[in-house]
Amino acid sequence: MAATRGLVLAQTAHGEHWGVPTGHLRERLQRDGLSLCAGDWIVLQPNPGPSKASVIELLPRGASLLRQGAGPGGRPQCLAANLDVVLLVMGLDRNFNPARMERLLALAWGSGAQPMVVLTKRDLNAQWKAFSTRIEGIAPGVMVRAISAWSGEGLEALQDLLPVGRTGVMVGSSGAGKSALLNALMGSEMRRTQEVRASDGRGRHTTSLRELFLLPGGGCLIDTPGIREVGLCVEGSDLDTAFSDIAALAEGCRFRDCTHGAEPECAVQAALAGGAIDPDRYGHYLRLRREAAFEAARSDEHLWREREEKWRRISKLQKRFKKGE
Ligand SMILES: Nc1nc2c(ncn2[C@@H]2O[C@H](COP(=O)(O)OP(=O)(O)OP(=O)(O)O)[C@@H](O)[C@H]2O)c(=O)[nH]1
Ligand SMILES: [Mg+2]
Ligand SMILES: [Zn+2]
Repeated sequence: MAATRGLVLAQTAHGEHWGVPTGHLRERLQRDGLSLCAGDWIVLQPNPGPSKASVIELLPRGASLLRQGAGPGGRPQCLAANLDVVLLVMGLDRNFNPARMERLLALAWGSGAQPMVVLTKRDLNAQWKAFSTRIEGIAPGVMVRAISAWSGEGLEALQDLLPVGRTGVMVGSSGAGKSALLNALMGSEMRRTQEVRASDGRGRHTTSLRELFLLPGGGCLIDTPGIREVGLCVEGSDLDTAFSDIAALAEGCRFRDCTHGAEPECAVQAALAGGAIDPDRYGHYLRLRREAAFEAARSDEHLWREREEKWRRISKLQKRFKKGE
């Protein structure tokens, strides 16, 4: 359900239990650059008396949401595991930002789970339909729904999304309305929501822990603190899924490795000139591509440094061996 450094809260067939990872498991996780997170399946061993159970094993993960380089040893950190759906939550108020949504979509595709966009606070925006259509335009192949956690409008679209055995995670910036949505789906106040300062419409982070909740319909939903989209893992292939309209056009370019810059017979440039692609959207695509390339180079460097470290250790051992220690 939730995990901090040395303690987990787990749901079992016999109710909730606190667990502490054994030293052995902790060592293994550290070595593999893993840490436990909401959505994980673990093996718990009960201990006698009132003491906490021992966490003795972490089961292999399915689709997961990763953050770049924040885990042990600078490796990607898992924010939520074993996901079926990633709910990209954004408010139809001042929180609305299509460029941010493009980025979130790329991240969601990267998780391997199905992305879905939930636009919240529809009661605050008379033009919510037009705003929705705008997001549909940048989210090919993704379901987009506008809801109000307050009035309950549109919520029925989410009711069947997470039946027994399915897990979703909500991501989106602080103030997007994630916890309010959770409360609405739970039918009770599980999480405190933000009090937005009236002066500038800004709030502070309200949710601080990533935690999984069991919905009345039997599915699981993980609430997260507003995350900054920057620094999450994006790969080139995820971008091609998020920007499938541009990727499809690129099939028509003369060169397979076309960068859609100054190459001759570039189908993307032709579409831009013809007005078939929005120049803003194309600009965001290029910017995210550059970022993905940068991240790829960075993780290569990380691997390289690890290898170097290993050889340093080996040569040290060899020297000691020669000295006859
Ligand atoms: N009018 C209206 N206000 C909403 C709705 N949903 C959320 N809000 C308000 O928006 C603010 C932010 O909502 P939260 O649910 O706390 O946002 P959050 O995404 O959980 O924020 P963090 O926990 O900081 O990441 C709160 O003041 C909510 O009352 C809605 O459907 N309608
Ligand atoms: Mg919250
Ligand atoms: Zn091209």
